[in-house]
Amino acid sequence: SFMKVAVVGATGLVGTEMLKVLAERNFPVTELLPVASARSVGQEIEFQGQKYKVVSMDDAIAARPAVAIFSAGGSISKEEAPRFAAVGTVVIDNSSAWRMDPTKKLVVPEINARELTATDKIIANPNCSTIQMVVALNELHRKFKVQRIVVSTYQSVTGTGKKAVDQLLEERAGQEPTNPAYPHRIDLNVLPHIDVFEDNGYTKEEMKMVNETKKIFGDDQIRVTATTVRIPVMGGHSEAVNVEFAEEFDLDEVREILRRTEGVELVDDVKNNVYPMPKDAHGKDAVLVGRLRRDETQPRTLNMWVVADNLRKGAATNAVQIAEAMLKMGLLE
Ligand code: 2RA
Repeated sequence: SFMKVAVVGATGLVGTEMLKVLAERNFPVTELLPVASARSVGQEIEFQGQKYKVVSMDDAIAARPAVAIFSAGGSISKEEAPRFAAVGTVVIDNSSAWRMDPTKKLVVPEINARELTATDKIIANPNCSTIQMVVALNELHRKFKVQRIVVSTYQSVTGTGKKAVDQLLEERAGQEPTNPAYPHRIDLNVLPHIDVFEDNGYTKEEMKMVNETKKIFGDDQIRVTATTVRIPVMGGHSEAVNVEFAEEFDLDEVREILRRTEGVELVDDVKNNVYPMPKDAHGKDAVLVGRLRRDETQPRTLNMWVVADNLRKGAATNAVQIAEAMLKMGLLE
């Protein structure tokens, strides 16, 4: 069941990671259709030892690929995903364009791939900061039922893209950034500002964590409040998660459950300075969980520290895993 696969946004940070993950996991690609902005058409992309020319959106649609994985921003997804779907292509979109659309599935395969059907032609990949948190909480939620989450994030500049990485590197080299991504310096600083501010004083990034968590767990009763922060780090996003459950838990049982949670690696031995860090999560697909401890200030509440490579499990790997799940379920032509 080898197939044509389009990668839309192939030259961006996530798109590049997408190609790496497709190759690493031997996804059955007969022909790759790398799509990028008009200015990149004709540029050459190397994939599995072959050279591919970047093609236009129209040419990619005309080729009727089985799958199109998007990481090209919300407006391009809004515009072009339906055009691919119209020719039978299954679109897996990394942007926020379709995530809260009631007719679209928001999928983390370990949690809800089973909800996918043959009629799902546009599937939304959740926001990276949401994915790592729900992967860490998945089995604990099933066992103890999550009621409320207070999360603070420490997010890598790679979540913004190349411009932000360049800004950080230029600032670290003592240069004035040529094309800054942020309204302030990011080196030796932190910005409590990811995406745009809404009327309620939260940023879109914070509201994504609130809304997407409820949709992925299929439970509107879960209360989430978030503070998302950009930090001068490359390897991945870190999150301090405080979670209140409906049921009482035993810490050893929590540890045991995390050990057997799909997609999670328990990294927790503080007596030996062992805890999750972006430098260790970088390049891995696992969500690293550590610093487990009871919140002594209220019952049934747990603190944990969650770290993952936002370009991998946070985006590219999760998207490819959705494609793999659909292939296994016979949902890809
Ligand atoms: C960020 N989660 O980190 C957002 C989008 N990747 O900027």
